Amino acid sequence: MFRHFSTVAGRIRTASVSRAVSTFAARSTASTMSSKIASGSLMVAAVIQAFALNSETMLTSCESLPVYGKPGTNQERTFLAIKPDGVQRGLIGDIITRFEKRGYKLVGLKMVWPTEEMAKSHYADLKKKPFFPGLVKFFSSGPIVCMCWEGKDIIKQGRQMLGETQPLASKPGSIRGDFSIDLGRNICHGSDSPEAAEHELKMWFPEGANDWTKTVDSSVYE
Ligand code: DAT
Ligand code: MG
Repeated sequence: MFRHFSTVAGRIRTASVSRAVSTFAARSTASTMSSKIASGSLMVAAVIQAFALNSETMLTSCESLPVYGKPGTNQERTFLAIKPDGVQRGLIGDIITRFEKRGYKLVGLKMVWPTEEMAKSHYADLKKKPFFPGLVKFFSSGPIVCMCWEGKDIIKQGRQMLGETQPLASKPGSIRGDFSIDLGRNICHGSDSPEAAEHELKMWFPEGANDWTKTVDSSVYE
């Protein structure tokens, strides 16, 4: 998985994040396996075996939930990104905070400096638009923050929290309405459909996400 990850995201500068992903995956793999084993002795053997596996195997075997989650459920997932302008303007924390405070769960997070090829692939649906070359150049001009968010109706709600594509048409209270003015500097990206979320999450998180349990979910969902 890491080899594939390195090829796709050639300019990823987050080795420590990758190590953290690996550690987390190791933990969740061990715990998933443990819960499925009834006998005590078998459980001990399985735990030993889980820790003996290398990190590549663990990442692969940990993917019980696809990276794009389950659309239409509380495990729906979307790809949100803070674009180079949002990073430059110091808005990373503010944007993450809005989704955290709403009650959504962050299951993937990393900073990536996209190549032009990655930018072209991400915006492939817009390749015939006259603004495409400028968009690709801008999107690959600096690091972006890639996020995978999970929760009920997150794809649609995420788009609403971002605001309109055109910041001048975005309502105050939305991210674009509060923080941006020009179309080509609208600071954030969000998947616009389940199909787009699947495509984008597979592209930006080939290593998978973190299937952790949020203990306060009973205070978020009834
Ligand atoms: P969104 O980012 O809201 O999904 P989009 O997918 O239509 O919007 O376009 C991607 C980005 O391209 C958008 O965030 C800003 C830029 N863009 C869109 N329309 C544009 C236009 N007419 N001129 C310049 N840039 C544009
Ligand atoms: Mg779009």
